[in-house]
Amino acid sequence: ALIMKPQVVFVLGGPGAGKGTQCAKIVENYSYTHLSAGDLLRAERNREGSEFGQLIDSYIKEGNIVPVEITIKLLRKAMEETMQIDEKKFRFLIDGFPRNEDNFKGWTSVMDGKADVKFVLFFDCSNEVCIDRCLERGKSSGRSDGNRESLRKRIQTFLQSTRPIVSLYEKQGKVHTVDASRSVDEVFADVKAILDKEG
Ligand code: UP5
Ligand code: MG
Repeated sequence: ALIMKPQVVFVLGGPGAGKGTQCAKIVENYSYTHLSAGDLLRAERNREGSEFGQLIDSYIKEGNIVPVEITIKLLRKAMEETMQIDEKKFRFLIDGFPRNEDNFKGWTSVMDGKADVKFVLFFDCSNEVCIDRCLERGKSSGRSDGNRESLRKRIQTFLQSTRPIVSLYEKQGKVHTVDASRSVDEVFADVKAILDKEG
């Protein structure tokens, strides 16, 4: 059978901007598979016998970005497994990646020609909104980076490292920006309009 080239939408935004929440809603309404880079890294950290467990753990706690080789390995494996089970599932939302220049260059060098990046969905909201949402969730999520100190570092990393990657894609005309400070449903209405137009 002809194996389709993966079609990728990168989903970016600050910590707590609502990337995971909106991706879950997209999956209910469109034929996309949601891959959260953060979720894949947390699962690898928790996997017994993982050679990267400790390294991932320390990067996440500090709000730093894990070396791209590890993240791409997990993303590729997840894409390949999905397409092996169902070859029609070749459309992916890659949530929380690429977050810095190392990620961007790593993706380009490894995946160029192997996957198409259709566009970037950027969930834009203030640092205050991001912090409030993360602290609120942190009460129950048990995430090791939900405390104020980790959160401060995550915001800093977002501004210093991830925001420039969004700008880089903006220069290529590939970014759809959504005001993520509104309610889940209001944000999703904008997301729908973008996906209906982009296909
Ligand atoms: N919520 C959501 N939308 C709302 C709305 N419109 N109104 C009100 N509340 C809303 O939402 C966060 C919280 O806000 C939830 O309680 C939700 O109900 C509420 P969520 O959808 O989870 O937001 P999301 O943007 O997904 O937030 P998340 O915390 O997952 O973002 P991060 O980008 O910080 O986390 P991620 O898991 O992507 O990465 C974690 C760490 O992993 C990074 O800091 C980094 O160390 C590492 N990482 C890498 O190194 N490389 C990668 O490629 C990816 C991650
Ligand atoms: Mg998330």
